[in-house]
Amino acid sequence: MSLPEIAITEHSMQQDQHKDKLIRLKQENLSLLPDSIVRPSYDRSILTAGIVHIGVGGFHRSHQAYYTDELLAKTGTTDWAICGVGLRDADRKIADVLKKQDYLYTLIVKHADGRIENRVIGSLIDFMLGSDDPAAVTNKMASETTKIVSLTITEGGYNFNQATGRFDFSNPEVQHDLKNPNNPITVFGYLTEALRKRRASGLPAFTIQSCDNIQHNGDMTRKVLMAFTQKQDAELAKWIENEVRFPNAMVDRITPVTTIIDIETLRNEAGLKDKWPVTSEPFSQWVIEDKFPNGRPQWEAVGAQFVPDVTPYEKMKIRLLNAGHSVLGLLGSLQGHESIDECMQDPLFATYLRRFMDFEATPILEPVEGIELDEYKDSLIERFGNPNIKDNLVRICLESSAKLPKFLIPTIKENLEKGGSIGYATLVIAAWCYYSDKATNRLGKKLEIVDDMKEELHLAAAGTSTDALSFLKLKPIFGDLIDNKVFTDEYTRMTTELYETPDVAHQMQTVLFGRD
Ligand code: CS2
Repeated sequence: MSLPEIAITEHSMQQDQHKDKLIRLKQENLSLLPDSIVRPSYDRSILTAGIVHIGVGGFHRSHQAYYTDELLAKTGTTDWAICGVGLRDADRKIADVLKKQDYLYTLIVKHADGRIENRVIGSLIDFMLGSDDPAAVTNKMASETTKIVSLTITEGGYNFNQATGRFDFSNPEVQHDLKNPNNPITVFGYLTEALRKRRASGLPAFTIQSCDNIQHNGDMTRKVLMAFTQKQDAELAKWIENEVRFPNAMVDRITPVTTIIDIETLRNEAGLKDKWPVTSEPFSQWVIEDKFPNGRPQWEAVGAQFVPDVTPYEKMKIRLLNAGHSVLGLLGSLQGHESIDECMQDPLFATYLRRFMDFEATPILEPVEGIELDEYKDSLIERFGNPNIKDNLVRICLESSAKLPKFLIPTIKENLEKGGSIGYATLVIAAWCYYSDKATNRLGKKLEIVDDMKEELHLAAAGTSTDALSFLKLKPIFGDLIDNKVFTDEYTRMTTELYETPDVAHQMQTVLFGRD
């Protein structure tokens, strides 16, 4: 939607007697909302937060909190509301917005045909800011009513060094937490302190549930938390090892960044003032390993799937959807595209994506029970093409240094081992090098790069003109890929050509159809 359309809508609203009063999102105003907006039908005042969730970003709000809202509405359970937690001062904005809105917010679901469903989510009933009072947060996690602590801390938040395969103890915040158990900063410090308190009061452990896009996200959480705890309190580590479960899960719902236009459209078209709604596609999926000894919500009643082994589902999703996003994101940025759907309207990009999926990602996937891979890929292509989602490539490319080692590089490595195709993915790495070095697209327009490793990426990539493999020397990202000649030959050819003429479309055609 363009801005002039919003102005027109505002104008027509002023003419409309029924809509001349804007409704501020608050519990007491829910009954005033227009019928078209779904809102909590359950009594929020009697809910208990069985879940404490760390990382209340858009994805948590469109996914786990949505499933939980549906569960509260459908089953009448009162034990499974959510207390949100932000650990950083940067979370103050969401803390303030949610508090003023009685922890309510709107989920705006955008269909491909233009239909919009607005739904006020009520499952979040509290929010705590760790940086204000860490002890209050660990007390909350340690309280008897808390059964699950769930996490969306992003792919990079696990503090795992890809090159060594170990937890990164050199992180100064981790060092701080090792020495200051009562005053933690990192998620590892918080979880350890909360579990220490639970054990001291004789309560069973909570289950730790990761909701990040990492294969074996539960196993990864266990690995990094155990490394931290063993160093801080070896005795407690034994208790955690025996008592805490970390179910793996596959999570999925495309959730673009909320824009000012989303906020204004909600206000102008539905008459609802919400300072921070969240938008998403209609599709959502959640496949979870059933390992919750301290009890869990019946999320299966509202569409989640509990399975004994989630591995094939996670691998399929991360290697097709998330990797597919990175393929479009990095190549599309160089080409000058702005969003995923814009890439999908470009036949070259749409073909490239499908071939990457078919020739490089699919051959290394195991069969997934109940899922026809061709249909799954068709559905991804449809979802990526949703013209109303406008998933910006800046979001897709942000923190690529944490994403690519999980989404794309393992596919290259596995294909190298089996002698499979690597050209499609290798061009993405070459494009990433050019992007990190120049921060401009093929037309010389500046690109916004957001990455914790931005400086290192830039320095390594800038070395390419004198050493073709300079970028690959970033071991925490590429591991030993630099030692594989099949890969480095292909990569060197691609970067050389890109640096000569950054015509990414031409390079994509070469991968697709060979050299002329
Ligand atoms: C995206 C994901 O971060 C990314 O690059 O691929 O956020 C993706 O949209 C979600 O995982 C969809 O479930």
